[in-house]
Amino acid sequence: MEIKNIKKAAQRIIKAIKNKEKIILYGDADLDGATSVIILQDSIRSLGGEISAVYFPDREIEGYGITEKGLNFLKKETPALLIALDCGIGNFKEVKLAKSLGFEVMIIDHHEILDKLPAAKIIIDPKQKDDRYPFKYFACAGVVFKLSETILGNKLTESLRRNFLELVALATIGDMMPQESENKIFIEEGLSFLKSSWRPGIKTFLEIEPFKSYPGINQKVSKIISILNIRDVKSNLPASFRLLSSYSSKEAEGIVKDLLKKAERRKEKIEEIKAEVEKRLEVKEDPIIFEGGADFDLTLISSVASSTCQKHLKPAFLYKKMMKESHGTVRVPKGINSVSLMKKCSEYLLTYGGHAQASGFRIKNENLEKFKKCLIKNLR
Ligand SMILES: [Mn+2]
Repeated sequence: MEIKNIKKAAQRIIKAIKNKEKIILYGDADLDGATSVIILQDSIRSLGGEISAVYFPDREIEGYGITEKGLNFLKKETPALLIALDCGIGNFKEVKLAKSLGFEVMIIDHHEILDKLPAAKIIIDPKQKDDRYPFKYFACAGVVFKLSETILGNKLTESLRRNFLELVALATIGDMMPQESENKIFIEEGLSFLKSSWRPGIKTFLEIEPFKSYPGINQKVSKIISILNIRDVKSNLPASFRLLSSYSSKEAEGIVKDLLKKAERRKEKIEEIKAEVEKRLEVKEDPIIFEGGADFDLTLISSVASSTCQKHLKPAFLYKKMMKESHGTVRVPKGINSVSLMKKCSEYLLTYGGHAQASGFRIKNENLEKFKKCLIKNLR
């Protein structure tokens, strides 16, 4: 039993390597996306293939997933095989655009399927209706690891496998996937290898304070993940990607120190937004938390939404309000599926998607109130 289309995707990638076709890796900018790109990149390179371009959309500027801006930036590479990692499953319009620009699109994702599938040539997503693989809750990096096993076959060396599993463990924990079934094995194995990682990025963390003093690997890793989740995009590459794919300990040290400084500032800003949300909630009785603001930095509100949702046990919809549109993040208590809930109100949304417990949306500002009312109605 295999995840649907994994063999097909592996064969297509091998063919692209043989034919020296241009290959573009297009990842989500979070830790799962970054590690997915690294695993596939290293797999393709170990077969002598080359990556023509790596791209991560800057959520703050262009939004989430495959974006028009990203495609226009990459257009010069066409014709090319564009592989979307940890994103793409909700990008109906953008996949069409990509095809018209001359890309062949492959999607490797693990997010919830919306009403239909985008028009990509090959789609791997364990949540596809006709995917019979029994386990559904891999991080995208877990799916990419399985794909790499298929691509490499007996060329997957033990050291490469260890390397990959370190990253899969980080991504699975970072994406808060259930730690059961194959995920549990990935995490156990990955963390045991991580302690003696050769990756300068990981080594640096383990050698410096405060990580060094933490007693157990689990504590070290959860702190490392929170640092790796800090948004710090430079020339379209998130810090997590730059750090984990770096071969230089000097470069790695520089990035880690920079991130630690940013973490301090980030903590303060998160507390500010949290306090603001709590203040507004004092005078409200709604069954959902629905708050936004121009200063609700998109990279911070996910963390605020998580803690606010947990504290009040209500679905939390927080958004950054811009000139015409708002970009939001959603966290809901167990038992509610945020994507299904938004599906019922999708007429008010530009895009939406994600996981049952954690997701996101984009909306025109004029629809914010209608969307909120619709959510409340459908929640009841
Ligand atoms: Mn993910």
